[in-house]
Amino acid sequence: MLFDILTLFPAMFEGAFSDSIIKRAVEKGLVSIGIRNIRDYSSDARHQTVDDYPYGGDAGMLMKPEPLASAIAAARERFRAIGKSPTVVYMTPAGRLLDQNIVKELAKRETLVILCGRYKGIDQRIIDKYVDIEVSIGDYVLSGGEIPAMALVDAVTRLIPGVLGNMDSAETDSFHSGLLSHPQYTRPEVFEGVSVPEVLLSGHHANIREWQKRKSLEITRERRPDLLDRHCGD
Ligand code: 9WO
Repeated sequence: MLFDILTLFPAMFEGAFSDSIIKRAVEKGLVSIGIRNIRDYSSDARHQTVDDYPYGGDAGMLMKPEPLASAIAAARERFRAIGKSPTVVYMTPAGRLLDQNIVKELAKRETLVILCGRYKGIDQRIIDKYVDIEVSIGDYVLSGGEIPAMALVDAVTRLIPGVLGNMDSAETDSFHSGLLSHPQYTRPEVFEGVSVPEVLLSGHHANIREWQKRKSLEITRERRPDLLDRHCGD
C-alpha cells in the first residue's frame, strides 16, 4: 500500500506514523507513506503563496488551484513510474462518512493520494478534475484535513495483509463484522470487587463465542441499531 499525503503541515505526521503498527508496516515494506508539502509547489518562489481570497466575497481564504494541481501531478508521477494510477482522496466535512466498507474499498486500491485542505477549503476545480472520492470522518469542522488523513491511513493500513501480526485481530476488530465489539476483560480476575464474567473463565470456547456474539448484538442494538440493518447476521 502506497500513500502520498499532500499537506501544508508535514510535521504533523512525524509523530502520527511512528506508532507500532504503522511503523512496523513501513519497516516490513508493506506500506510506504510519502508526505508532500503543498507549499513547495507554489509558483510564487518568494512568498510561496498557497491561498487567496474566494470569489464572491465570502469570509476566509481558499487554497489556490495551481499549487494543488502541481502537487497532485507530482504524486501521480511517482506512482506512474511504477505503473500505478492512484485514487485521489480529499478529506472534507462534505465527504462520504467514512465507515469500514469504505476503508475496505480504499485498502484494495494499492495507491492513495490523500489531500489535506486548510483555510476554508480548496478551489472547486481541483475537486471536479482531480478528486476521486471526498471522505469525512464525522460531522464537525477541524482546522484541516490532516487528522482525518491520519485516521484514514491507520484504518486502511490495519487491513493490509501481514500488517497485523495476527490477521484475526483485524477480523475481530469492532466493525469488521459490522457490529460493535463485545465487552473485553483482562487480569486481574477481580478488580475493585467486580469479577470477570464467569463464561470467560470457563474455557468453554463455544459458550464464550456465543456470549461474545450475543453481547455484540445487544450493544449494537442499543447504541447503533442502524448497523444492524447492514449486518449480514453471520
Ligand atoms: C473554514 C472556514 C473559515 C471561515 C468560514 C468558514 C469556514 N469553513 C472552513 C472549513 O470548512 N475548513 C475546512 C478545513 C476546509 C477543508 C479542510 N478542513 C477540514 C477538513 N476541516 N475539517 C475537515 C474534516 C475532514 C474530514 N472529516 C471531518 C472533518
